[in-house]
This record gives sequence, C-alpha cells and structure tokens, in this order.
Amino acid sequence: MTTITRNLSLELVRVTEAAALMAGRWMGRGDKEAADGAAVDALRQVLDTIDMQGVVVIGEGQKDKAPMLYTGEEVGTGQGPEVDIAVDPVEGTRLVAQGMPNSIVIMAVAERGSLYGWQDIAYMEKIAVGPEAAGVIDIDAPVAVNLRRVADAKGVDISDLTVVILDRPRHEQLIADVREAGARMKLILDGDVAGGLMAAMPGTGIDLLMGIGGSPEAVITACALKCVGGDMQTRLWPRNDEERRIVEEQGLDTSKVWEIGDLVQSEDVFFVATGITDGELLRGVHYFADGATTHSLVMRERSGTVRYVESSHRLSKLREMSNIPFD
Ligand code: VTB
Repeated sequence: MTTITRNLSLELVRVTEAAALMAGRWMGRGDKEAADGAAVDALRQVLDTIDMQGVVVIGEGQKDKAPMLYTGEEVGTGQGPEVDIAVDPVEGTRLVAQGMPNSIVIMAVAERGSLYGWQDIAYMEKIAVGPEAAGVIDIDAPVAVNLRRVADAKGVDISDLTVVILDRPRHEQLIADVREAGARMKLILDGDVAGGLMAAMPGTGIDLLMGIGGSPEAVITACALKCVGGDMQTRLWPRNDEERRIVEEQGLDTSKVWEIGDLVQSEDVFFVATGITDGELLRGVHYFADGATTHSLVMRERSGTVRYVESSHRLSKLREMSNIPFD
C-alpha cells in the first residue's frame, strides 16, 4: 500500500475552492440542485488532477442515483497514496439557495480503509466540542451535566455557553433542556458539519454542537475534529421502522457510543473546507470584476497544522486553463 508521505492539503484546497466558486453563483437563487450540480462538476474535475488513488467512501450517494462522486468511485490521477475520500460538495444546499450563512464545501481525505462509510442508518445523535472541553462530554449524561462539565472545562458559566442545534421538531426536548440549563443557543437551518467545526474552532462564539443530524456528516465532522483535537460522541438514531429493521438484521447496537476514533481509524487525516456563503467559520465567495475571493480552512492531523487560506481568483484566466465554466 502506498502511504501518504506529504501534506496534500494545499492541493486539496484547490478542489474545494473551485466548487465554492461555482456554487457561490447560486446564492439566494432558490435552486439547491443547481448549486449542488455546479459544485459537483467543478469539484470532480479538480479532484482528478491530484496525485492520489482515491476512493469515494462518502459522497453524493449510490452509483445508480449519482452520476459523479458516488460511493466507490475512483478519483485522482491514479498515482500516489491510496486514500479514502469523504466529500460534501455543498453542505447545506438550502443555505446556498436561500442565501443563508455557513454553507461550505467540505472534503476529508484519510488512509485507505479508515473512514466509516455509513449507508443504512441516515442519522446519528451527536455531541461535539473543541479541544478545551475534550474528554469531559458524555452522550449518555443529561444535557445539563454536559453543559456544566463543558463550562467548567472552559472556565466559564453555563450562561456563557452557546450551543448550536439543527432547528428540527425532533429537537424539541433538547432545546427545552438547553434552555432550562441556562445556556445560549444558535438554531441552524442546515449544516451540522459547520456546526461541529464552529464548536471546535476558536473565535466562532460557539461552544458545543448537540442533536441529531446526518451519519455521513458525523464521519466528516470526526475528520475535522481529529485534526484539531476536538471531541465528539455519536450514537445511531434509526428514524423509522425500515431502519429499525436494518438495526435488528445487522445486529447494530443503538446504545453503542461511537467516538471520533471509531468513525475515522487513521492517524493521517486531511480536512478542507471552503465557504460558499458568509458564516461564523468562513467567509463565503465574494465576486468582483473578473474575479472572486474564497476563504478556506485546511488542516492535517499528522502535523497538526491548521491553515486559513484566503485566495483571489481571476476567473477569465481560470476559464482559459480549465474546462470548468467559471462565470
Ligand atoms: C442533516 C445534517 C446536514 O441536512 O443531514 C440535515 O447533518 C438533514 O436533516 O448538515 P433533516 O433530514 O432533518 O432535514 C444537513 O443540515 C445539510 O445537509
């Protein structure tokens, strides 16, 4: 097996930048499929210029439903390290379509065979924090206990904490519990990978992510948190009888707590995100005459390096040198 010997992050950021440049044009235009399609096309093209033997483990879905970036698709030049790819060309398509904050392009790359590729159970329950509160969370403990422990670890009061939660009816009790405990809250329409990242990165004003969101998103969030030494616990959350049947058939344990290391079994993980719309974490794409700026976060677990990359792109030049219709 060819292992990863160098830092791929600065090459990977070109991939997410291209997708963001294309998706950003669809901000507020009410068409989430178009935003996603534009991002997928661009992302796929740049991905294939990178020297790696990549296999999509988490992508746009099954082969029969997704023309590109489907599970099992091989990407990269076919030379270089053998890696798993988890990618979400637009995390929060509704956020782009409605011009709301924190839609991002995300991609994680890790050693082959190390990323958990959830297929059958769509949701997981999650609690995620940054490095300061690593080791104190317990998904089995009451909300108030977790908030108390995180507040103590950060040397603040519970009333200083801000919890990010997907705004869903299924979170009614969680929201009531967080309010009862006295913490502040930020309800989001979509995008709990960005939520988990906000909890982990300094300067976002967010301390925890709590609630039930996508299982593939849990794996991608785990990659990001592994890079910065954050902490997350998750549990399978079967949403209907069909999924409960799968749980039974496969002998899955819904009380099992999946930690970061269970979702990502690699010591060499790369995580890259580029903002599409402005948010706490990253600025979105801003366009100007013949150009645009992008803002990205790139990190590598092995070296612990975290980079914020701000790029200025000349769209006419990019059009000349690539097949991507940068407009
Ligand atoms: C979740 C969340 C994602 O979509 O998958 C959500 O993890 C879907 O939730 O970040 P619902 O089925 O309750 O709408 C996102 O918010 C965006 O893909």
